[in-house]
Amino acid sequence: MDILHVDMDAFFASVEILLNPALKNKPLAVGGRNPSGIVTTASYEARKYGVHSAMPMFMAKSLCPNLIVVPTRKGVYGEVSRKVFGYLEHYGYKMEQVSIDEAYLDITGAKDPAALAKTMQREVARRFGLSMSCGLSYNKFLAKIASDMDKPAGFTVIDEARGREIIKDLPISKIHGIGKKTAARLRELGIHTGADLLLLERDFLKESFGKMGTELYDRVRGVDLRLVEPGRKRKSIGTEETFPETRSRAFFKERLMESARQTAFLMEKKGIVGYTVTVKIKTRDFDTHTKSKTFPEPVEGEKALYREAKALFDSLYGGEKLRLLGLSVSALEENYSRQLRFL
Ligand code: TTP
Ligand code: MG
Repeated sequence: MDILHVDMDAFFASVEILLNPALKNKPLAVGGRNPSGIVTTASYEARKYGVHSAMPMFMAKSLCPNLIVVPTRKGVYGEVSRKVFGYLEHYGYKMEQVSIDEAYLDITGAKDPAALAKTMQREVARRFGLSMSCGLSYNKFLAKIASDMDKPAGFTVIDEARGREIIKDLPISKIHGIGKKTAARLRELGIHTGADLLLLERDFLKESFGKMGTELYDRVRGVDLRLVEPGRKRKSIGTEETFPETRSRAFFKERLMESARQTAFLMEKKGIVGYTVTVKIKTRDFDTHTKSKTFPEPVEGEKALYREAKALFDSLYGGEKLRLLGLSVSALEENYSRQLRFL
């Protein structure tokens, strides 16, 4: 199997440079400009100063006094993403887009997979003025690791033997399937790298982590049987959280805000919008109640999402103790509504 993972370099920043070429080769950050703002992404010039995603903007500015900051836009990045991935799809291989700026392609059967990947990379640069990194390997996990190894404009091939060596040195957080919670539990066990994880037996992992444990056992041995699935589309996106029973409205409000923030971020990252907002609660007796509302226009952004979710919550909640609160958006659609004139 030849799996190619492509990931655009400093994507939002690169799009901003396309829209305003005066920003080219300058240290640039995209994100909130107010004092509490954070960096969404930074150009590679800015990264040299240590600026990176999720860093508070004031910190970025103190690291890099010449930093140019532009606000995050709505819509535009999704439109550019559609053009680029629409183009890559024309090569006729199975493609699965997994976020606004990355996709897997199953290029098994190509005469020269490496040459094909390089052609795609060159053509994306020539046609769209955008830099993309490519990773080629025998499964999704290692293809993604590969695309990240030599950014920006990198091209890395990982074969089976090299893959096993690379995995040994990976911090566990980079191993597919290990989220924050699992990583924390593994660290408690003294497991920090792939090499450490290799020491754990299958049965132990299975007992400690369930089905995911056996997956981890395989993953760290370079085995990943996930296929490239072009049609894979989400039906809804959102978060759900359980907590010790409480009837604190201040707490619910704060959790709803956080859910709205996370959900809006995921939607932007995946380049999707949605028309239906649903709030779900579970009472102390485990009764589940949901309330939804569908809007004529997509609900976009953290503020709008929070406003609608709060209204739904207020009409649903009767003052009892709750143990779960969920927020989701459905009736999803790709965020391609805004047209760009420059492409
Ligand atoms: P990434 O591919 O993670 O980052 P990137 O493309 O900016 O940089 P790299 O060259 O390392 O791939 O994410 C793609 C876009 O998603 C990014 O340009 C901005 C957006 N994004 C957020 O909105 N919030 C975040 O926390 C992150 C990490 C990314
Ligand atoms: Mg990227």
